[in-house]
Amino acid sequence: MNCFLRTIICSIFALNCATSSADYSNHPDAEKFIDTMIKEHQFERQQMIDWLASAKHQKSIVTAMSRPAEKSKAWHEYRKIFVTDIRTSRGQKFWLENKETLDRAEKEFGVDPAIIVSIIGVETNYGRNVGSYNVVDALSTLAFDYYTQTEKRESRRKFFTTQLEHLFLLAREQGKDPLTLKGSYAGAMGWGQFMPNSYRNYAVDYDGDQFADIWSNPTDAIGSVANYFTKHGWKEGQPVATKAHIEEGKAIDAKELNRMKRPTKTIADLVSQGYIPIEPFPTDLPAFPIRLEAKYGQEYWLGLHNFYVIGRYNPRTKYAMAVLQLSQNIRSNLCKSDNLC
Ligand SMILES: [Ca+2]
Repeated sequence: MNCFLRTIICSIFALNCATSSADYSNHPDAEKFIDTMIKEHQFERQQMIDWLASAKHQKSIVTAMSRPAEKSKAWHEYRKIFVTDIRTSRGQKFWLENKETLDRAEKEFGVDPAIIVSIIGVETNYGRNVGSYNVVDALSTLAFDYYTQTEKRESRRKFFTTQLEHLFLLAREQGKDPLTLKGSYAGAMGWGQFMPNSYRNYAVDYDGDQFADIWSNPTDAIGSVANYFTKHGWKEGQPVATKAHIEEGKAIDAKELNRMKRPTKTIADLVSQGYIPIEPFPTDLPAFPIRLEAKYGQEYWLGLHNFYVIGRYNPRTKYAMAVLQLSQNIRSNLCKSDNLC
């Protein structure tokens, strides 16, 4: 059944349509997709048809995509989800259990272990929440049945179509049945929640068993997250962000705020615009201004190059700030109770 029609029928008659067989092999866009998989990657037509016919439409994916926490929650609410005592102590435990691997990753990739530990904590709560969707369902729903339905941006539809292509390639490379691969509602997989193209490009085998497994192997996850950060420009030993005040009487330009782009201005430029950083960083460091909604009023920050790099993982200011603050709490706990400072 046409998916849009099915959604309407499900909502009018209050039917349980949480999942349903959509047979994406018959979708108008599937023909082109299948042709690409045959011509460019030498898959068999019948195999592709069978896989797409098995993919299920998941209504909860559409709901979750429409309301990501980064969009729907103010910073002070978002922070409460990720920067918690329990996640901090789990991060501390994860660090101690994987200290040798984290030390090696820091030496080989130059990435702060606190950031690696924090990313794995924010993404999956240390492997506790790696996602229970079939990734084929998630990516088929998003590639064929979401952006067309809601008339959202063509580039996002293409993005998920490309991810679906990478998923089948990844499954073949790893010798797995693509229908068994699990992940988030957006198709991100494993301890570090890599999308299929990131998995193929950045996941590494870090325990020497010749298999890059971030689904279940924390050692490979640590190496893979470190590799991702170094490939996206992490600068070793550089600061990430500093809190700031606004000079009294200065009006700031709201258009400049929270742009998770590579910073082009320097701290000195921002000081001249009225931002006063509370930490004395060199004024020639590139930075961009951030404003977050605290419980009572606004807080201001200057994000530096490495803050922007955290945003290569997820380009939301709140996400990168949660990663930074959780990393600081974990490091501080380790210093206090384990004397690892
Ligand atoms: Ca491995």
